[in-house]
Amino acid sequence: MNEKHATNPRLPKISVVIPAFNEAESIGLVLDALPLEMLHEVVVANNASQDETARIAAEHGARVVDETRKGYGWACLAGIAAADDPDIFVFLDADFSDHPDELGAVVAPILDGRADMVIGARVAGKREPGAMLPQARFGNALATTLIRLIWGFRYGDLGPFRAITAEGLRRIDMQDKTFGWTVEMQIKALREGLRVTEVPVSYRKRIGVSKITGTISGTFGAGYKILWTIAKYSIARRR
Ligand SMILES: Nc1nc2c(ncn2[C@@H]2O[C@H](COP(=O)(O)OP(=O)(O)O)[C@@H](O)[C@H]2O)c(=O)[nH]1
Ligand SMILES: [Mg+2]
Repeated sequence: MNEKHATNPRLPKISVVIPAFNEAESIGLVLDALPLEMLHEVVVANNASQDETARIAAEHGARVVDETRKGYGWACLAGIAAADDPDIFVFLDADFSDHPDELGAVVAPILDGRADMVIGARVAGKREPGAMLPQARFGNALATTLIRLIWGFRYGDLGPFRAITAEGLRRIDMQDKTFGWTVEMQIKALREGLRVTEVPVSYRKRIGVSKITGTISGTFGAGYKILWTIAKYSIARRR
């Protein structure tokens, strides 16, 4: 994707992975706002969308991989498997809630050699009012409090916009196929002793309808899965 890599093979290769399920209205905006000059490739993991997500993503320059098994984690795993041997993975959502132009700030601690994983934390001041629904804020507060009590690290968020070295990701060995994905990554990063940091990122109201925290089944499903994931790794830790 980027000629700089041909002339300077030592520049870290950054692959962006975007899980997408029926995000035709927003995926083009996300792709157009990414700082392509920094990137090796952009992979959209199309998770059995029934709309035009795949076509629009391809038109906007992404490589599209299809994952028919439905689930946020399934899609992320498919994107990782399809990536072209990067040094760094960046994940963000397809709904244009994240600000793709902040990618540089999210990867900076890794590029500077200060971190192996960076979470984009959706802090209060940079959040458009209403962008995070109360149930999402409550769930995040509960999950990050439990992580602090169990693993002793104070995360501010379980946000989707994040970067991790390929080596860190390999060590973490991600397993979750659905909405335990983000919390599993954050717990295992601590367990594996990765250098973890957070940077504040902006967050706006999504385009289109929320499928998770905007629905009752999504909220309870994701909430249950996140708490179950924390419980599972907490028990494994005490053995
Ligand atoms: N792969 C996959 N992604 C999903 C699924 N449901 C939602 N998503 C994606 O997960 C991200 C977050 O979902 P969203 O509906 O925005 O939930 P919210 O952020 O809680 O409002 C979006 O990029 C969605 O496209 C799903 O079943 N499978
Ligand atoms: Mg969203």
